[in-house]
Amino acid sequence: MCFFPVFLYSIDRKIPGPLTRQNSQKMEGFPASAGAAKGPDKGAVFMLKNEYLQRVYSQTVTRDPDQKEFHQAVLEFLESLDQIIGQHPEYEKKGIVETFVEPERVITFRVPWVDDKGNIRVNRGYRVQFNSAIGPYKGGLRFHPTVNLSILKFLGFEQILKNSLTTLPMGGAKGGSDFDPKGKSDEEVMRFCQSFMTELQRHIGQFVDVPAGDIGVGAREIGYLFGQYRRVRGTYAAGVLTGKGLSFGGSLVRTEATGYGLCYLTQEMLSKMKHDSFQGKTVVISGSGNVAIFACQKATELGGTVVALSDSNGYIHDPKGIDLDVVKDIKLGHRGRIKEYADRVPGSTYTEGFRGIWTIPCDIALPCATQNEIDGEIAGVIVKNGCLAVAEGANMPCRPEAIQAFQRAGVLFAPAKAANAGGVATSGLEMSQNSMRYAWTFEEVDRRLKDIMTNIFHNIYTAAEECGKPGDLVLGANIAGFMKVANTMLSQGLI
Ligand code: NDP
Ligand code: 2IT
Repeated sequence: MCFFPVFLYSIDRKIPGPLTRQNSQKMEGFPASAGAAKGPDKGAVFMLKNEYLQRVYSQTVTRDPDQKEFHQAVLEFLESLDQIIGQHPEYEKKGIVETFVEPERVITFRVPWVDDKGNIRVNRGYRVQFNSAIGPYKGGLRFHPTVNLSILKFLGFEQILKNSLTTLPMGGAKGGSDFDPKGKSDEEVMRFCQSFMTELQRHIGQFVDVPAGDIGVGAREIGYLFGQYRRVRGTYAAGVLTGKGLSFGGSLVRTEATGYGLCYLTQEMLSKMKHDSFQGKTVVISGSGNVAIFACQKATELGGTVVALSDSNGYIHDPKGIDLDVVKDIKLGHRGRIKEYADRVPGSTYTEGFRGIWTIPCDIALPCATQNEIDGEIAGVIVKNGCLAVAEGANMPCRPEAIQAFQRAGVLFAPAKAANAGGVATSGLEMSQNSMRYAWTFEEVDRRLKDIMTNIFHNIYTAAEECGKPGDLVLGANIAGFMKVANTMLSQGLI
C-alpha cells in the first residue's frame, strides 16, 4: 500500500534516474536517496501517479542501479502507461508490466581475436533478447567502445515497442560489443566478426533471433558475420541476418530505409499537424552515418535544404545545401572524418565539437547520431531559433527535459520508436523476401516502407488522441506499441 499519491523523480541533465523522491519511504525495496527536487533550470520533474507503475520502476532501478540509460527509457514508457493503466486492471493482475521490463534472456560472452600485429585482444559481446511475444527477437548489433548492458537494454526495450509499431511480426532485441571498428583494418574487422559470430550463432536463427546493423555495423560487418554463420552452421539460412548484400539475400532499400523512413514520417507529421512539408525548409541533421546520409538524401529530394551534418569530432555548415556526393565519398568511400568536407567544398565551414551543430537555426531538426545528444539547454536553443519539428533518427537522442521543452513550445516531436522504425520495418521486408526466395524491386520495397511509416504516424496520432492528449506522439507511440505486445502476452500466459 502506498500512502503517497504522487511519486516525484527528477531527471538531471547528466545522470538520469530517480535522483529525488518525496515521501517514498514506504516503497518496498527502493534505495534510500536524498536531496531536494531540482528546479526547472536544472532538470525536469517526472511523476508516476499509479502505485503499480511506481513499484515497477522502483524495482527496475533497485535491480540494476547503474543502468541509467535503461532507467531513462523505462521511465518515459511508464509515464505514458500512467495515462491508461487505470483502465486495464488485467495488466497488474497478470504482472504484465514487470514482465515487460525484464528481458527474456541476456547473453554475454567473450570475443577473443588477434590484431594485425599478432597481439591477442579480448572484447565483450552481448545479445539482449528482450521480448518474443509477437515474433522472433529482432534488432541491431552495435559495435562501439561505449557499448554496455545499460545501453543495450535501453535499445532492446525500445525495439520491442518500435517493432510492434511496424505491424510486422518481430519481437525486440539488441546486441553488440565494446569493439571499436574505427581505425581497424578490414582484416581485423573480419577476424573480430568471425570470433563474435562463432559464439552468437548458437543463440540466433530465422525463427529465433535475427540481428542486423546499428552504429559501427554496416554492410561490411554484416557480410563477415553472415559468412561465418554459414561456415559454422553449414547451412544457407539467409533469413538469420538482415542488412545483407544484394547478392546474398539482402533487400533493396534496406540501406536507405531508416533515413528515408524518418523523412516519410516527418513529412506526414508536418502535413497532418501543420499543413506543411519539407518544401523550402532548412534542415539540420546530426551524424553522418547510415541514417544521417539517407535522411539528408530524402529531405533534399522532398524540397528541404540540409545545411549541416556532424560526426563525433565536429560539424560542417554549408548554407547553400550539403553536397551529399562529397559526404558519401568521405564516409562511405574511405571512412574519413566530416572535417574533410570543409577542405573540399568552398563556402562551407567546420567547427570542432559535435553539439554546436544545434546552434544553427533550422525549421526541421533530425538528430541521427546517438543517444542523449540533445539536453534541455540545447533544446532551448533549438526552440528559440524557431524550429517547427524535431524527429528522432537516432535512438533516444533527446533527453526527457528536451522532449518536454519541445512539447511545451508546440514544436512537433516524433519519438525514435516511431520515427526511425523504417530500418527495422525494411528488415522485416527482407525477412519476407528471404522466406519467399524472391526479391522485390526498389520501387516495391520503397512503396511498402512509405505505407508503413505513414501508417505508424496515423496509429500513434490516433492513440494520442484517444488518450485525450492530441499531438503527444511520445504517448501515442508508447501506448500503441505496448498494447499489441501486452495483449499478446496476456493471450500466451505467463512466459
Ligand atoms: P553509423 O555507425 O553509420 O553512424 C553513426 C554516426 O553517429 C556517425 O556519424 C558517428 O560519428 C556518430 N556518433 C556515433 N556515436 C557518437 C557519439 N558517442 N557522439 C557523437 N557522435 C556519435 O550508425 P547509424 O547511422 O546506423 O546509427 C545512428 C543512430 O541511428 C543510432 O542511434 C542507431 O541506434 C540509430 N538507428 C539506426 C538504424 C539503422 O538501420 N542503421 C535503425 C534505427 C535507428 P563517428 O563516425 O565520429 O563515430
Ligand atoms: O535501432 C534499430 O531499429 C536498428 N538498428 C535496426 C534493427 C534491424 O533489425 O533492422
